[in-house]
Amino acid sequence: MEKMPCYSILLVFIFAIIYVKTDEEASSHMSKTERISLREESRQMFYHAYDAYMDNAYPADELMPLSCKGRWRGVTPSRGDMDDVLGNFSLTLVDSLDTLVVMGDFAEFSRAIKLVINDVTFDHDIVVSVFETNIRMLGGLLSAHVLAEALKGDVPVLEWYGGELLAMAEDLGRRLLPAFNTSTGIPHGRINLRHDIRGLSESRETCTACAGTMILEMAALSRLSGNPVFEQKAHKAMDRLWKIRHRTSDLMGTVINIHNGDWVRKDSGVGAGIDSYYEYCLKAYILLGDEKYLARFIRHYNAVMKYISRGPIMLAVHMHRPHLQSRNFMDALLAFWPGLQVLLGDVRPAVETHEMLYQVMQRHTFIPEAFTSDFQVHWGQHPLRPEFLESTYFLHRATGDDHYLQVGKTVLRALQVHTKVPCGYAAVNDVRTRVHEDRMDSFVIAETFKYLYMLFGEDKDLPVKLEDYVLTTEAHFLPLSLATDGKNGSYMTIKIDDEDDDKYKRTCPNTASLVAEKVRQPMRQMLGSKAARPPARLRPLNDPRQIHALSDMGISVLTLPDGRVQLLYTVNTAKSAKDAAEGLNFMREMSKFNSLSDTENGVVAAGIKINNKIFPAGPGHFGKDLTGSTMYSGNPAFAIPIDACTAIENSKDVVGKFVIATRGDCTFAQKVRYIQEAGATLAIILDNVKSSSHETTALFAMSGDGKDDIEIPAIFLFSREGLYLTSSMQQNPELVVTVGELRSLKQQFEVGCDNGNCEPVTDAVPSDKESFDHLKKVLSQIVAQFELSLSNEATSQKSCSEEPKDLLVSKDNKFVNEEVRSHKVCTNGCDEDERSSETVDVYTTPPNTNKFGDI
Ligand code: DMJ
Repeated sequence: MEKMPCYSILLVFIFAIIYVKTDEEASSHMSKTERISLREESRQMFYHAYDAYMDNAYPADELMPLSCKGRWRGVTPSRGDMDDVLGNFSLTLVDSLDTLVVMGDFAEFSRAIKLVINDVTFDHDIVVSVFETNIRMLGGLLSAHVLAEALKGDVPVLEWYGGELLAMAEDLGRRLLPAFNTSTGIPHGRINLRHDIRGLSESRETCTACAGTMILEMAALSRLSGNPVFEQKAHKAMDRLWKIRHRTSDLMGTVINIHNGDWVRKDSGVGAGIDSYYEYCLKAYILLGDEKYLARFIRHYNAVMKYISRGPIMLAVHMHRPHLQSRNFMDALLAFWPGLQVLLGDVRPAVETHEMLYQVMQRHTFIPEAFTSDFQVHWGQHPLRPEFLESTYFLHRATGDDHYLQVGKTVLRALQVHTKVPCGYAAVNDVRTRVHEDRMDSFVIAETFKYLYMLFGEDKDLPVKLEDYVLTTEAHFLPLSLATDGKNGSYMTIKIDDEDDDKYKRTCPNTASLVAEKVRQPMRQMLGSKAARPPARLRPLNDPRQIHALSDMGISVLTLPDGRVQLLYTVNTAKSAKDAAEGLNFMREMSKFNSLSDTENGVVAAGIKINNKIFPAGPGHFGKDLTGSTMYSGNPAFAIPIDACTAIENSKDVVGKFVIATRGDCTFAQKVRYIQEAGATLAIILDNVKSSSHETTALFAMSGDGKDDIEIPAIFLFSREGLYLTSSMQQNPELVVTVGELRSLKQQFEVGCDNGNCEPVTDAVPSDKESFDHLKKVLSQIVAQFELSLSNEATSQKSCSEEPKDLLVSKDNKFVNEEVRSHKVCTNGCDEDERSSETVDVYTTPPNTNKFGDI
């Protein structure tokens, strides 16, 4: 029979999921009672944090939730650049003012404004971040001013308010202004609140987001105060940023030299270092009505969607070579992007990226500061950031889908269980260990709890109409009326200031209504599937032409931190239906080849026989070896606690049993060690990623921790197989299961082998062989093409070049100087260990095949 073309198979698949109501859909409904109760719990969370700050830290800038005292600049031991957010100006209170309004607590809002007026001053000899001071302090003051003015007619407790916060905002704005005194108009990254830029002569660099996230607050200040200078300076900075974009790719880099406008770092993503520049291009248009910002945003947006977005995944590229990825990890800050897409009306990709982030969140309980495209932790910190909730909130508003309430509930529970401490909420130092940090950033109250509350609340719960405001990057409210009613309405610049601007092409974002679950479902399938794991042991494929060839087929080549290569196939990024079909074929071939290599790499699948079914299971890199013909039979029993991260409490029930625990919270080895101590004979770890199955996710071996004290065997089961096991236990409390090497189990028990006389399981050698040959052919063509291009280039290229250092940058300075790595790219004449993608030796053994198995 002739094979159906792959593309049709995919269409059938999509067609099918559109009409089948999924489990997820059916189960996501949230009752009104539950929603209200979660709203109230969010309110209590806000008060727990706010009261802890006010009672123990105010008038300090931040609460230190573990020491339960205030963090003061110049007094509390310095944390380096991170402290540039602190100006001894009661940051957390100012940042929190409008959250009090959102909660409807006008009495406390009024009291807090009075405190700010009486206690807060800016005349300090302290160097602060211009960006942070602008978004948190200036934004906080302006938002509180605007809301107090809007409400005072109806709210008696606010009647006394007479614009004092605006005067304070103007004072602060003036102190920031000297930062713009550069030849480029791009502001300095830091300023001394008392002595302007004096003493900061060495300040040369700033991040794109730092310079490009001024316009909303500065324009609001100008229009509210009548002094145009703030808005003019911020427009000038934005104009310069636009001019230095890469003219071909329309992408922005991450770090700029403020004196000459040169790019210092040319890596280009949507997260750390760039994020809110893009946000402010769109929101400047929304707030000010200035069309040039929309035109700019659309150009940037198209570039981001073309080069950085790979289906749901967003990976930074080089702005000048946009087909080359510059990092192999994503950062938590990019989680704001789906929310921005909703604002634009491009809901479908927003649903996809949000779903990707939710997978990361479910896997690690929180979104770590940085994570790889196969969702491993790259940097485990989590300072209770708001971005994921922000996007969740906007997606819920756009789709009305209760799924987003369920997502919010998961976040809320994680915050309550893992971050609530007696004195506020503490940041997580590492999502893998959940160890706390003595840190509660002001955005936790300004944004995280605000978005959480607004998600479970309804529009009518808000004392103002949300549609009359733009929310800044710090979730402060600025009124849309500023475009027309502001004292400087005439400053609205309709003038197109760039020689390219008349060439702007408007694009039509996809505003078609959609049922979000129809987009999420295939996403889940894909993210949990072989396409999202490193399927083939390839050397990095850095050549643009080679990447182009794959990219035309809808395949992105992502290099993981450990040097393995991941191929990600996204049908809608293929150049044509024909290319998409070829891409799918290619992925299938790679996938088959990969399963061959897994065995070659020594990961021998274990298996478990439950009733008459045999399921593949992941073995451990510790404990008794399961390879060979030895089998173990026993009764399964649950560990208490079920995560087995502390000593097993029900040891009398588990002695001699196969003990079941869930994945997460501590390492596999730790769990199995506790299970062994309790007297169990075998450990079964169940996945904590919902609906995972060996059918859609690659098997892996659980990693060990270097010690060799574990003697019992251990296996890992994906969720669906785990569910079958636990429901079988419910039906039959005496259930006996058998564990061993998968191949041996199949030989012994597979249907038709009852007499033990069956053929050995041979893993379909002929078809794999065929695939492998075909794959080799495809790859050799690519490699040949690549070699040709290399020989053409050989004369003109340097033999070795050092790429820019992989320096993480964040506008809140979190990333700066935290990690510096360099990566050699060699074209010829390099030492063996420096050679990279251009070798013909395509298949290599991965440095570490069990990267999946940390916890
Ligand atoms: C906030 O201060 C703002 O949302 C900013 O744009 C990014 N960083 C933090 C929260 O993560």
